[in-house]
Amino acid sequence: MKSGRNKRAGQATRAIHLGYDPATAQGALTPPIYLTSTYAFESVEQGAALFRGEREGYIYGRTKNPTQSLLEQRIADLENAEAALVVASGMAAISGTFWSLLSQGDGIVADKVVYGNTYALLDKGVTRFGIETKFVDFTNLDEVAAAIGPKTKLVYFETPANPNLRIVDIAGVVALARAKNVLVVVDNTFATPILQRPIDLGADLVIHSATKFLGGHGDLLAGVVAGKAETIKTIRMNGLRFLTGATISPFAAFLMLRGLKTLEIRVERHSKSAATIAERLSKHPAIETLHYPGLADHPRAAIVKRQMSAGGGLIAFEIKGGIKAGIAVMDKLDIIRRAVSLGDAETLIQHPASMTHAAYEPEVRAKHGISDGLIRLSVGLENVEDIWDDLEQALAAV
Ligand code: 7XF
Repeated sequence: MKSGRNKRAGQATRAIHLGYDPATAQGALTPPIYLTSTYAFESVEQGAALFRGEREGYIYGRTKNPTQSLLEQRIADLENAEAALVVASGMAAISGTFWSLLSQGDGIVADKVVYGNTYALLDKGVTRFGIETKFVDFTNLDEVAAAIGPKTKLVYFETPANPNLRIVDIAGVVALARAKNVLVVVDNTFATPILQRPIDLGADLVIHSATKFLGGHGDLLAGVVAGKAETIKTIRMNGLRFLTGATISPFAAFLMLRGLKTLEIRVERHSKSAATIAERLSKHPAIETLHYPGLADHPRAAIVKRQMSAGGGLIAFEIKGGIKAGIAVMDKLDIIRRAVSLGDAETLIQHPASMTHAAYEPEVRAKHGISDGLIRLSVGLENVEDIWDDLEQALAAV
């Protein structure tokens, strides 16, 4: 893309073109993969200058690679962030962020409903090193305000949250945290920057499991953290370089660049199909409870409208007859795959209590509002009538 154009190109255009000129790579339309672990220095002095940080460039593959750099540029742009870091998995992004920004004696205030291993990292991981975690209900801003104390360095939440899609008011949390000088970290995995951009709402850092919609094809693991250039540099040079070493492979970075080219069109389709399925489930006699942020009668519809441009690709529900009936329905499915993960072309269904949220102790899970009967559906890119037919036949059979 030529710089100097007055009008900023759209998200899809930027995700396809930004930061790459084929003339720099023998005309290759697709950016090449740099499969190299190390880089040759022109001289000893040039190498030393790179190590001293006096020159920009590549030294060794653990901290960056050109394929990864292009990917980071495109992701930062999609999130309207100054910079981004891409690492080996979502958990690597979260842990690298915590290890880089927190020290013994610091505190985190986190939402009660987060991905199971994020909960485990917060509850059983960082606490072993003298960091204190408090879990509160982020749908109640008074609870968040009361939990932030003098030790609190950051607040952490997902919205929509995994697995029950509850909605946290991003601008509301930002207003509270700003006043107390606390960093706001938002896991934007479920919404993607196509539907929601937390940094525009004042968040400091955005996290992704890029394994999901950003990759989009169920063929890679990756994680993202995006935010201020200075903070991202700290996370790269501490978190990635010597605390976790969890580097993304150049090949996975290449696959993700490929995934990003269709991000907007995929997310639009995931979201449109999920809205159709949710609408039909809302009228289905077998459904006991239904959670979909895009429904007009969602209890937090006003916040959804303010911060998301559509409801997204995930639906959660409970079936009459509880989890026994739910498992029977899941086992009757044909094209819908029983699998964890989400945001893939394939429609995926899973049981959070025994799968993605098994790391929660059962009593904590219940207290935090993640019910044993809950089922999570990631609506894929198949024709929506085929997805519905499969669900309908399974629901009818039980
Ligand atoms: O390390 P990963 O790339 O798997 O990402 C961890 C992660 C971080 N944040 C959110 C909101 C997530 O959902 C995840 C991973 N979740 C998958 C799931 O819920 O299906 C993991 C399968 S066990």
